[in-house]
Order: sequence, then C-alpha cells, then structure tokens
Amino acid sequence: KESWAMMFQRQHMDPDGPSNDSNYCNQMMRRRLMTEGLCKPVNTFIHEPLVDVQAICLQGNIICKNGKPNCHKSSSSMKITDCRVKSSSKYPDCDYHTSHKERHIIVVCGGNPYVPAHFHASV
Ligand code: UMF
Repeated sequence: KESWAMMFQRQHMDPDGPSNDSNYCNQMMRRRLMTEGLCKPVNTFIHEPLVDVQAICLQGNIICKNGKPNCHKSSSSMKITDCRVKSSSKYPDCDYHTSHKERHIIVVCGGNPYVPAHFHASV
C-alpha cells in the first residue's frame, strides 16, 4: 500500500524538473496518476532536492488552516510549479495551466520518521 510519504513524493516531488514547456502540467499530472477518475483541480510540484523538502519538517512549526499544529513552513523560498485545471478542461482530457514560481512552501508532516505527508500551501 502507498504510504502518505510515498504519495507526497509521487504527487509533489520533481527535483530534476521542470522541463520548460507549457505542457509540463498536462504531462506530469497524467504521468503521476492525478488524472484518474477525475482531473485533480490544483497540484504543486517542487523542484528541490528531496532532503531539502524533508528538512522542512524540522523547521518553523505553524498552525494549519484546519487548526492542527503539524504544518511547517520552509525557511527558504523554493522552485515550484503550480498546476491548475482549466475551466474548459473536460475529463478524461485533463487540461492544465502551468505556472512556475519561487515561494515558501507549507507542508503537513507526519509519521515516524516525521516527513512530508501533504502539500498545504505556498506563500
Ligand atoms: N494543493 C497543492 O498541491 N498546492 C496548493 O498550493 C494548494 C493545494 O489541499 C488539498 C490538495 O490540494 C493537496 O493534496 C495538495 F495536493 C493540493 O494530496 P495532498 O497533498 O493532501
């Protein structure tokens, strides 16, 4: 069974990316299995080494939007790509806007070892 930690890596880690084309999200959302059953509406890929993203769990502890205390904000800004489904997209032809950004990211951490389990937000 896929753990939360594995699921986070599948959905959000792309340390060697991004390829600089506007089809990035269309390709990656399909390749990482987020276009099965529905087009996942919003998803962020992180273009930094896995160890640096895992280290966020040891940094600034903050309250999540749901009131839980296990959110952590990166001390540095990180290269990310936000994928957002177009309003004209029709499943199963999932069609995404691709936007490359540099932001601090907030992840939800859990488990033992204490590692990223969900992507929360970028700020
Ligand atoms: N999400 C992002 O990937 N990036 C954002 O900036 C905001 C949201 O919050 C529900 C889902 O929205 C999260 O799924 C996250 F992927 C996405 O599987 P997750 O990580 O809990």
